[in-house]
Amino acid sequence: MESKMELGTTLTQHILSQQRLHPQARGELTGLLTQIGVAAKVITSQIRQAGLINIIGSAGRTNIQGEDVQKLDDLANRTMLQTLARTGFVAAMASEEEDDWVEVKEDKRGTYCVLFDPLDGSSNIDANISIGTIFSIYRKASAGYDVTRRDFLRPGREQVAAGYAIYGSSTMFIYTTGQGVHGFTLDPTVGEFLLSHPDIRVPEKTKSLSVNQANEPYWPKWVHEFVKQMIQRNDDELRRVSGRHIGSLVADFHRNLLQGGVFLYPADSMNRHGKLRLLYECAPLAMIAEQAGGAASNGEVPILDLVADRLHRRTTLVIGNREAVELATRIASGNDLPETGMESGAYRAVEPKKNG
Ligand code: P6P
Repeated sequence: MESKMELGTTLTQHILSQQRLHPQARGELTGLLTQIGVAAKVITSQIRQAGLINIIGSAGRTNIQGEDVQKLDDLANRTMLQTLARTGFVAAMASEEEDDWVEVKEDKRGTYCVLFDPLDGSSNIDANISIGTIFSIYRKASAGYDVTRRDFLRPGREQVAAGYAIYGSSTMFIYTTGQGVHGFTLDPTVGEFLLSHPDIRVPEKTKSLSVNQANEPYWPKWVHEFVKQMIQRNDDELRRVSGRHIGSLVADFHRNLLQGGVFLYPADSMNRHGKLRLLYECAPLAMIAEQAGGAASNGEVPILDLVADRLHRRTTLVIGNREAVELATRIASGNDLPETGMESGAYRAVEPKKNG
């Protein structure tokens, strides 16, 4: 019996099918997303060989965040910058590893602005723990060729696409263009991302609570209360909520997206504005969460309504099941406002556009 190899839906085929929902689309976003998929495959190859060709470990420098840059961070950052610049669809890029945004040379400049964390969780690389690349795509807001702050410092609700690659037991690519969340698994024998998780929805039940417990002495009051109420869901009969914290944002978020759960990294007396970056970590994951029926807040307002005052602005993040995020926000607004940085005017909530 001749075996008919059925190749599933590839990432490019799926993005093209999404593009057909927008008759006026010129295919540039399709090309851009496809190329981010290519960059994810290149980074996969770099990571899979890391231990063999001595690219594990520190690059011997610290970035603007004051973090020790790993060699793989540098490689992933260069891969994203070079791949995106060559598409001809990008005007400028902002990266966790770059002090300021990077403008594409005039002759290859497009109409999109991309922000990314090239390798989130990189401190886990040496322990072979899942890490990821997070990306956020906007249409250029300012007119003409010049790139301005307005092209980057804007509400996450203006994103046209967002997603991440997660480098774990397999490499997966998760994205949204505002028509749901779709997951692809890399088939290394074919070298293609194949559709494995169409229309991802956050499951009903909040199964996991994901927070770094060691920060408890520094938490604001609302976090203590929220964590207590989550744990009180368990009783002698049934453990409804388990503690699950990997310490790699993409891995913690991805598990909660597929299995149900809530992740939080609050601002505290150690990290007055929180640790995670609003523009290229929290906002793209917030778009994914909302598109999958979940939610994301800074303990006061939806992450997607926040406007950063600088590229590397950090924020409190609570993300995952909508009911859990809403509970956290109710507790936070009821007791004491979380240390979100709002009081320092670090960024301001944008009144959600009235529908209609
Ligand atoms: P902590 C990894 O460095 C990271 O940026 C996220 O991936 C992760 O969620 C967080 O930091 C972990 O931070 O302070 O708990 O070690």
